[in-house]
Amino acid sequence: GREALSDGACVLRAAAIDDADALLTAIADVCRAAPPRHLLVPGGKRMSVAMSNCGALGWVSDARGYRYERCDPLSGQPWPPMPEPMLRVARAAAAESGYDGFAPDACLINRYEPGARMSLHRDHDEGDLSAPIVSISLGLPATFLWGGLARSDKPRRLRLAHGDVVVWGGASRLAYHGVAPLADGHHAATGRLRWNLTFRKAR
Ligand code: MD3
Ligand code: FE
Repeated sequence: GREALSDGACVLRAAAIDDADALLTAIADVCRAAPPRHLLVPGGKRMSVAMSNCGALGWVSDARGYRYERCDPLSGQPWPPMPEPMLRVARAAAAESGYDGFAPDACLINRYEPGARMSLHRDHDEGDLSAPIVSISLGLPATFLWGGLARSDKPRRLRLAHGDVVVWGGASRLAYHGVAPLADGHHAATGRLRWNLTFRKAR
């Protein structure tokens, strides 16, 4: 079922459950060509989340800042293409949430190990902020922090479990959000990991 979160945002609980194995196989394929890595942030620290990308554009961070790039800086090669199951699930979730014709050109693959977290931030490096972001969670559950439009807004906590899909658009597109440190555990499909896919229209 679909659960509204706020203006333009909704959760589709377990919407990707039937596709989870195909998605995890697709993630493994992408990660063979473009291994997840702990990116440097402009402040000089490394992120606790390891990242890879697929699609025409990939999100990268280094000492110079954040941006989308056509090639993986590790290999110098274009990012792997977006596997069909990923595109299909993302488009279906967007359509079900009122965003017909979603055509993502970037998929950021986030790999969380126990303790990995993402501090409160906004996603504003994309050229088309009228397109939503679709997020798919796989493996260990996480506590998603959702902070509203001002950094000072007290974050709401939302549990995201294996197969949950969230669509963020409209007035929610520029909301502050983050992920609390991942609790240790074991998941039958992923072991000691959480994967999150975010589909974006970067250009
Ligand atoms: C709300 N990833 O990659 S997904 C990110 O679970 C990111 O890995 C988190 O935040 C993760 O940038 C959260 C849910 C999400 C993604 C993008 C959003 C929520 C969002 C953009 C705007 C508002
Ligand atoms: Fe984000």
